[in-house]
Amino acid sequence: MQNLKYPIGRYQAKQSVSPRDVAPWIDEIQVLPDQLREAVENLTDEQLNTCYREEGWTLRQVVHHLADSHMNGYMRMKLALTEQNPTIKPYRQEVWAELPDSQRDISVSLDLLESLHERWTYLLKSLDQKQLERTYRHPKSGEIVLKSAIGLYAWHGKHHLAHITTLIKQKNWN
Ligand code: NI
Repeated sequence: MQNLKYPIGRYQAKQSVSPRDVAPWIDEIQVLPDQLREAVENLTDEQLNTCYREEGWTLRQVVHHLADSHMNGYMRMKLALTEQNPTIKPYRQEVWAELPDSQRDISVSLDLLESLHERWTYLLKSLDQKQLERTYRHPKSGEIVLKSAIGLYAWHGKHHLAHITTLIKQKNWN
């Protein structure tokens, strides 16, 4: 079960993040929408409604979840850039994934992610070293430095993309 749930492994926060770590993470965030679109473009509705693992989300929900999560991620980073160590608002991702908009055609979220990541990575590439040290506070996980959050979201995109590509491979859908 473990490798289906964490196909690229759990997120491992780096102890110290150097400026050299950040640029590749931003690149990974930038290419995610294209990679995601390429992975799902030939899937049928039935395939999209298949769970990537037992008790897991459908591929459709995974795509919509990426939009939910990354909208929150973008907001969190903008809050960190414009306020002093703001406390961000967690959201109940499992329940969001059950709302009706998570059952819709995935093209809506693929387009959303494309625009969102375009703005997001434009902003991230503009940041100087001082801005990368800004922080937000998650009520449960505590203080998060912006440069580490970039690594977290880079991992997050690859993590869910791997759910999709692993299932496609396993089912021989390509
Ligand atoms: Ni997620």
